[in-house]
Amino acid sequence: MFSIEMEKVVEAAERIRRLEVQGATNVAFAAVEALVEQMRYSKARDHASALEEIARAREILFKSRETEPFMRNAIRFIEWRASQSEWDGPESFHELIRGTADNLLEEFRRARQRITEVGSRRIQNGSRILTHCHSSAVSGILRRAKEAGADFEVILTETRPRYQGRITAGEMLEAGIDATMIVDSAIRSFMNRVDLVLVGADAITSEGNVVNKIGTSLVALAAQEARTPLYVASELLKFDPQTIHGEYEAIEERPTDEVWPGAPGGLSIRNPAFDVTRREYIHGIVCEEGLISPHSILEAVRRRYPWILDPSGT
Ligand code: RUB
Repeated sequence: MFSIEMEKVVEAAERIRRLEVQGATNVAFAAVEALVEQMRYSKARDHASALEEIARAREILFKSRETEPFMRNAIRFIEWRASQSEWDGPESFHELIRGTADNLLEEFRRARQRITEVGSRRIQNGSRILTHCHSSAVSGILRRAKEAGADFEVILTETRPRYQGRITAGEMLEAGIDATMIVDSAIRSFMNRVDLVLVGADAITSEGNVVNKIGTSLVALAAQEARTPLYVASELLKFDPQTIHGEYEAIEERPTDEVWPGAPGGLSIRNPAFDVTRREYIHGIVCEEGLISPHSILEAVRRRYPWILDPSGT
């Protein structure tokens, strides 16, 4: 459908779609880098066609994964900056895109640093932490806690159907953290032996609900029943501004052969990638503003990233 000149973006979108790049933060970084690369090789010779190219790149990247507002916020911001710029030739246009992206990525890194610092203080010596799927924010917190000298154990789910728990397991072992894998259906059996649950997020809504890997809402139910506190580690950059206008976060449905390759004909299979955990189940969100209540998410976003709500306000 797209001509060869969108190659960089199409390749990145494919890697994201196949989960070769996974997790909201890695997806956002990869999408931004792909856009910058695309514009480096752009053949656009005026402002209008350069903006047209960015818009097409945006369309391709957004389709790679539906439930990724972090990526969407980042790409929209760069697009908005580009639209406000003066055209001074393709090279300076690319420099503008590169510069805007670099500043944004730096902001993402600073946000992550704060999250790992704040989150690591919740990891007590001798405690047991349960996590689901693979979140780079969660792994960062656990690594930081270990570096700070805490001795703790991580219980991690395998995370059907794509087994992202294996990525978490690899990272824990590499960091020298005690790790035990369980099947997803063993969550309730283990919950009474856990001191704290820590998960990541793909999206945060204006009501303070969190969208994360399918099964997270079940983990949250089990945690509430066992009175185990559940924390979400997430950049405010994952806030979805569309939810303010009453829209629901779209939940990506993935190919059914991830669940059962070669399944018998006539059998319906559903494979939603994410689910919604309501704010009542969340003790706190560890974000770049510190440890906050999910109730105060909108104010925190408004304070920290007004451009997510209105790019012209920057
Ligand atoms: C990954 C997932 C992660 C969040 C947060 O799902 O649900 O918990 O994306 O990750 P998938 P991070 O494997 O389908 O992308 O903290 O790295 O942003």
